[in-house]
Amino acid sequence: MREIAPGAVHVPGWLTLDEQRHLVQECREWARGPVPMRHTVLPSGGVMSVQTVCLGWHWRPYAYTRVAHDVNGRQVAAFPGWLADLGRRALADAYGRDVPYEPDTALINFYDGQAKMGMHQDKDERSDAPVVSLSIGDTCLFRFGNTETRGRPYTDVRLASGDLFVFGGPSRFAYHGVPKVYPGTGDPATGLTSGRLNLTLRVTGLR
Ligand SMILES: O=C(O)CCC(=O)C(=O)O
Repeated sequence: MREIAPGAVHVPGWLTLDEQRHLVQECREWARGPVPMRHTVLPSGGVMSVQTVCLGWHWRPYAYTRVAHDVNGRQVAAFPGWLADLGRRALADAYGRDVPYEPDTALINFYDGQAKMGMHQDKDERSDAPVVSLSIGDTCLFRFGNTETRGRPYTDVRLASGDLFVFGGPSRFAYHGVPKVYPGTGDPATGLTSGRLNLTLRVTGLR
């Protein structure tokens, strides 16, 4: 376990192989719909290289809604109670104490070997509750920066399959991104033979 910045903690190998397998199976189901996994289109007309599916609330740049107006007009799948339990366990392990936590949305991103994510803040939530991030599959380079700018200072961390990363407190609104995925580094025993899955659990603060 390593504290990358105040409130930002990396816990390597947090998920067991069985938990990773289970999450991969669930992600395959969620990716089918009711709102299918897709490349998000940005207001600029650009298309994100990652593919995303959401639970509980549908995120699109830069708002959460229950219905995916930008995809197929359907309501996203429910956010399951067991995933909230996993999020609470993740926070307790990362912070070494029980923290009240009621995540109500998950953004699930799939990265193929070329996909990346630019430096950004997670700030469409109306809550400063921590973000819980789980990685499965290929290792990536995860860049965790500061709350002021997209640039330095930042810390580069390799997130491997099973790793947990939590950012809350003074780090909740830090810029972060994924400059690179390392193809072929994942263990096919997770059920994911290529690419990288990342699940972020969040509290939207919406009703
Ligand atoms: O893939 C990751 O590890 C980060 C994902 C992320 O930054 C996001 O979903 O906002």
